[in-house]
Amino acid sequence: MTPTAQIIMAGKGTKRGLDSDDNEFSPNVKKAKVESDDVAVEAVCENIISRFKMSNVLSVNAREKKIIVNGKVTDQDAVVILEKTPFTEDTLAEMFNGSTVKPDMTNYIYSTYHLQASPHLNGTVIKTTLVCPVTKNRIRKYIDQESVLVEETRIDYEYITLPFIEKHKSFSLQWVYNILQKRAEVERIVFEDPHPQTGFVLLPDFKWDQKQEDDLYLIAIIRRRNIRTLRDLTAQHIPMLMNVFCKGQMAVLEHYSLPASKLRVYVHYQPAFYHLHIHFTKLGFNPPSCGVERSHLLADVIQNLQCDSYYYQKRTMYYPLREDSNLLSKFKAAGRV
Ligand code: M7G
Repeated sequence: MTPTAQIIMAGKGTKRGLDSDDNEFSPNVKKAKVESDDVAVEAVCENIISRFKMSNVLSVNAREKKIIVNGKVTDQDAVVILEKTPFTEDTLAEMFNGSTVKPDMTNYIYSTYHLQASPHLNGTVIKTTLVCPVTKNRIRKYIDQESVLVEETRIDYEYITLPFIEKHKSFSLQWVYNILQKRAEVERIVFEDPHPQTGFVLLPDFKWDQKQEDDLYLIAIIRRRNIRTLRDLTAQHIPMLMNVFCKGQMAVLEHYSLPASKLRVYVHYQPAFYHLHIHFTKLGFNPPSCGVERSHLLADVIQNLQCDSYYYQKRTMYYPLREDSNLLSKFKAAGRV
């Protein structure tokens, strides 16, 4: 088996941005070399995965063929996400001709088989994501949980959500700054616009293994640092949003031959990371969290701001929060849920 490893590495020798999520880590560790020598990085990644000692399963998703396990890499807490990758059209002929087939059952026009494809076709490449070291807070994010839909008025935003965002900041944005500063994922960049006000970097979301375009998933990370969520957007940001929308769509057309009419371009509210980023996914592919309760089409966002500059500052927003979310506790404490 040749696992493709996407690693969020922040162990010994790695510098992390410090926010509430990262307070369990020492601020004095040094930065890892992530951008230059691919071979060396790969070797390190494989080495880390082979040292992973599993302790318990956090989540199993049979439909997505995904399992998330908790454990340790030496003495550091870690989470590993394993996902079986989708079929690709180019391997089908070999799959039918070159496989060992064991009949299972036959009834009328129906029959089932166990098809033993040769190892390189048989889903043996497993998309593997390691998060290490991982905080208790982040481990919780991976455990299956019921969600609650909250109603956030502008007053709730001002007195509950904003203070929460400012105080706790949720997960570290270090990975975002690494991308913007070309300290990580440089070779994965699909398009970039360097303009400090309207510019952005477009690259594959790490949920996408880029093996096939059926589950295309890119994110555009804006260069400006002071926009956390939809709530911060006003009409003055329309040129930036239009820029991301148009140039992002053009880049996807150029790189993947997918026209704008085949794309879902949207932002999340609430996001997991408070630095504005825009999701580009293929229409027809429904990743988790693309539902109406959390996603806002960029085209709608732009039009709403054109109609009213303060649209997102005034309106009541609805979104799901996990039962164990700290923000939900604040809503409960305020008697809003
Ligand atoms: P979100 O809307 O803040 O929250 O999206 P979500 O994770 O609940 O969707 C953040 C997006 O950034 C997600 O789609 C993540 O898969 C993606 N992402 C997160 N990290 C840590 C990375 C990373 O290091 N690299 C890349 N390329 N994408 C990431």
